Amino acid sequence: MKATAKAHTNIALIKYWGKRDESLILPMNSSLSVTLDTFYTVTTVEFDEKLTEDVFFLNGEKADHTDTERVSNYLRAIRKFAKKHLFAVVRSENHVPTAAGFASSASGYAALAAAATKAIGLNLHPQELSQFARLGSGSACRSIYGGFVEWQKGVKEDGSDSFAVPILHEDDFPIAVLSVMVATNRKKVLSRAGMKRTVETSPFYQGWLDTVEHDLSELKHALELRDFTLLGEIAERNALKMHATTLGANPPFYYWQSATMEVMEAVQNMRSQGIEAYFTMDAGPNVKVLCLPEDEQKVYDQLKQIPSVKKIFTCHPGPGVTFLPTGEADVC
Ligand code: 2P0
Repeated sequence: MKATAKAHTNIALIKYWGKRDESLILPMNSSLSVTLDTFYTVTTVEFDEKLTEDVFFLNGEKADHTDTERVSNYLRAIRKFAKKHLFAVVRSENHVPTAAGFASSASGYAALAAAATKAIGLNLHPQELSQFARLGSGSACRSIYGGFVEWQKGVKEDGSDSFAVPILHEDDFPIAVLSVMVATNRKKVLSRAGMKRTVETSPFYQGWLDTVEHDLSELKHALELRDFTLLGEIAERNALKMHATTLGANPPFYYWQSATMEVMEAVQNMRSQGIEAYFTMDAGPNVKVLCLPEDEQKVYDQLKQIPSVKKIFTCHPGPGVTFLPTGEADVC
């Protein structure tokens, strides 16, 4: 009763921002992301009838109470579905540089969902697996697939129509995503709390809802045409709009640091020099810069000159979830 799975992170080009159901993790809007080849999680789950509770190791060390409880709550849903009351040892290796604990990792819950459901004997279709991943963390449902992936929000109360679907294979539209780490000095509002506060208090949130589905259909059109300019313009606009909603929340908050804005400005300057680059940011200060593979060295060189840039990782569209021989997480 043991299985190992590998899943990659994703960056949303059309953001998931706000829930209509907190416990089933049902989103207010559909979203679209690209799965990234560079960052991933490998997780092994072993159910064992001798255990009296779940045990969670993150990067080789016993995880803290918060992370263990969240993983254990998650496994409870899988046990219930499989009708097997067995506890598990979970070992996760997070190859994701920014991960602050386990909560922020889409790859974490995608790998956990795949490994846990397989280990307990469920043989799920990717669509069902995407729904299971969603119950751990919304963005994780998109990491089941590689390439460009849409999370269809669904309308049903039980969430049975809220899952990800693949839009374009990772080889079908080569783009580069430079993941730019900036110096940080402030504790961020976790995305789960941040989106809740925004939904409940920001007068700008309705503006988000009124326009996000249009952004999504335009982005899908850009993918169909393989039109990078259109893709970049829409993704940048959508990211700025998501971040704008947080400024209207009560109390207001924002994820940017001065270094974030320096990178944004550098990207806009590159465009005025004729280099096609666009930015997007998640619920944190780091920036993802989108460009064409032929420009990635030029873009990298310019970003590297910004003193507050700590590190840059070059990513490309990556694969969906895969199963590995068991034990792999122990050695990665
Ligand atoms: C996204 N984010 O689409 C958006 C954009 C952050 C900003 O999904 O509460 O960790 O576990 O469903 O998936 C981050 O939120 O939140 C996120 P939960 P999650 O990628």
